[in-house]
Amino acid sequence: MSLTRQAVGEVYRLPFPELIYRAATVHREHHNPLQVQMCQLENIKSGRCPEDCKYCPQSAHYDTGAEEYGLETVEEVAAAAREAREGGASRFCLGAAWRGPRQDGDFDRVLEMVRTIRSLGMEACVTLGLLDQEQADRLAEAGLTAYNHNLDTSPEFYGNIITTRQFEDRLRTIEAVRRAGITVCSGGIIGMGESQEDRIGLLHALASLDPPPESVPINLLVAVKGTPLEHAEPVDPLELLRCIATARILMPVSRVRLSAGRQGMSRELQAFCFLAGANSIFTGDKLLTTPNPGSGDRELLAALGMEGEEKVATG
Ligand code: SAM
Ligand code: DTB
Ligand code: SF4
Repeated sequence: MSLTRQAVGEVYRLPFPELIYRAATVHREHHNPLQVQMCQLENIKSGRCPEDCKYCPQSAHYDTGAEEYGLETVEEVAAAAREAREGGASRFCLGAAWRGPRQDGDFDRVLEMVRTIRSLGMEACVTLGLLDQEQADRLAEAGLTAYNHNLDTSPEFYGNIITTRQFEDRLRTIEAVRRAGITVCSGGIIGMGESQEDRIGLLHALASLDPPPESVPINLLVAVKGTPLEHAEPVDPLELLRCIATARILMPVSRVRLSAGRQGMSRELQAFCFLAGANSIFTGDKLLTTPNPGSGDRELLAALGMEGEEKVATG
């Protein structure tokens, strides 16, 4: 039976204690609640992106001062992955400020980066924009664990945020990734001025993917100066918790990643997110272009009696 948006709304709007209790229960049934997956991001190509995503510091449409550089070398990526592994990360994620990869030497180099990360015993994830089937198949062949491609927001609100690619294009990329046998990492951003109904619509779209994504990143907007969303109203933390708890209930076996926006979030709010079902974070002191808590994470997890996941898992 297909999931209705109304049913998602009913979960999302449960009385708060009921929502959190249900999410924590589902979490314990399917995961070790003491463990958090640690993923490390590497921006392998920065800035000058032709797309107009209104949240993004790397879009060439806005003047944000974000760093600009061309594709990194395989050696640079290998060194960064080794360092991340020493820091406790089990997954290494490569991001490129591209509309999508071209079939040229750059794409071959990314395939080599994937092989290198896998040879270090880490999971490899990449986020390169729109993909066709052939590209997805080649990434699978190189041993890619996961492909990140976010739906970002509800289908209705989407056009307010991005005009250079459609919501349906994203679904097509996710389908190609699925068909290639790569696990799907897909989530969205909250705090872009969307309504609660849009957040419910995003969760509905994600949970309706068949099967749902193995990883679901929930990003809190990092409002960057120079982007059109620079002055976006900060989102109520209770809404973030409702999103995480609803994602956990709707997608019980998926990893729910507390993604961008942890810098400046209190330790208490992050702890509450883990109770609500989040079980993955980005480690390190930088996301793609913006700051991340870095070494503070070790202290936070220790204070909570929690730990980074050691084993290399599949989701
Ligand atoms: N260019 C590729 C693409 O857009 O598919 C991959 C990189 S892109 C930076 C990956 C994701 O990062 C976006 O889909 C968006 O969800 C997230 N993101 C980008 N800027 C953000 C910001 N300022 N705050 C929160 N999340 C952000
Ligand atoms: C995802 O959902 N969030 C990450 C990752 N996937 C690629 C990116 C967050 C970017 C935040 C803004 C920046 O640092 O540029
Ligand atoms: Fe480019 Fe990705 Fe940023 Fe959009 S989110 S502007 S596609 S780097």
